[in-house]
Amino acid sequence: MKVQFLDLGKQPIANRFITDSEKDSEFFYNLTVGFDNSSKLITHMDYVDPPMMFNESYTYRGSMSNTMVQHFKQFSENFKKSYNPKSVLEIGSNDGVFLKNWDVDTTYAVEPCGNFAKETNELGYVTYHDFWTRTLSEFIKNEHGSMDLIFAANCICHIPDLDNTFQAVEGLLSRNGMFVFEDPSLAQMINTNSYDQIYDEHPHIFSVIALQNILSRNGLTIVKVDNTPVHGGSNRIYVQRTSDVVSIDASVRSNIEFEHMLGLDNIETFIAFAKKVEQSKKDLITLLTRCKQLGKKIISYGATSKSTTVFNYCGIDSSLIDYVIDTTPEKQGKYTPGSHIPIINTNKINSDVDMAYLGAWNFASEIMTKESEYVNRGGKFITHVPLVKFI
Ligand code: DWN
Repeated sequence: MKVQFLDLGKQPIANRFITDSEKDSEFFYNLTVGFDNSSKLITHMDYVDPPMMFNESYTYRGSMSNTMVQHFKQFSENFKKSYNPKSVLEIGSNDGVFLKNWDVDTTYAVEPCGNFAKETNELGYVTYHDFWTRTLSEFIKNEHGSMDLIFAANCICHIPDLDNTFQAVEGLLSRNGMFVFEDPSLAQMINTNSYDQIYDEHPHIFSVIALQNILSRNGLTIVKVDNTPVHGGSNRIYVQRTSDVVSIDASVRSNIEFEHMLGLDNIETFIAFAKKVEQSKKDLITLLTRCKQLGKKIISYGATSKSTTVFNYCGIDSSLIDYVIDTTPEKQGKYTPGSHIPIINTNKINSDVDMAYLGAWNFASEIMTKESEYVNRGGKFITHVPLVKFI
């Protein structure tokens, strides 16, 4: 049974950047989050229907950040050295940021957003324009055989039905094949108060404890966990069919022990987290309002899904933030969902800006290196992670 602990209010589709004429007809839903007593999963009370989010007009491109390009390159090189997979499937291949490290002839992809499926098909990777299900998995097995590596980055936590998802993986893995997936870590979200990891596309935020419970009931076992710094702290989970497991790395036990220590199996931890989220909202509004009263020009850096949650939960609009900058062509010239702040086309922070809220706080070091001129002239960055402050 799910028990609600957090209410982030009315929210729009996080990645649906809108045009002027769409401002009056946006879709909103109530973003409430609960704790599932039996699996210990943190999950939305109600799910937004996936085609509402993942369709032809999806805007997020993984390759817009050099950090992510390097992250997938590094993983691919290491995995090839250790396991040398002969067939690879990526679930949720986006703009091909991971695929590009693999051979077109033996690598397949699944992507529900038509614009990106077209793009990676054109690159030569057979890409199925569809949602990941058991039916699709069976079809792929008939066409191409089973897979030595099934990979998914920032995708599995986007899928409401985890049992069907994991059964579909179990059926397609080759003998001794590996399923590797990475998503934001619940431990990191709780430790850094980064509540903006929660939005429509993230119906679940995973602990290793909850994943172990759900995977094991679907014939799968976690054999290793890597903690990676990307996206504010993620876990990369290595999984095999339970019947194939030979040994389990010590990282599985140490992550689970750490999560027990943090209380991630206990609703009280999340009730305390919800109180901190409310405080973060008050602190951010106070800081932005004071700076505005002092006549400061404040912008936001990165038109992220995360900032959709923050802006709509905190009621932040263009009276506090003048505009947002983002390098993604599909977002430029549009407005942020719900809060309707304009997104402008510029590669760098303009010279009249005093403060930049980090919508993409997860890329703080990449952004601050790029914006050294702004930093050197005394420009300030604002974040709410882990506390509302200037950096
Ligand atoms: O899981 C998800 C994650 C991985 O990506 C998705 N469901 C959607 C998306 O979430 P997000 O929008 O919060 O992700 P990012 O990666 O934090 O978005 C960063 C944004 O900032 C991108 O639109 C690119 C932009 N950016 C920029 O304009 N200049 C990023 C960098 C590093 C920059 O220098």
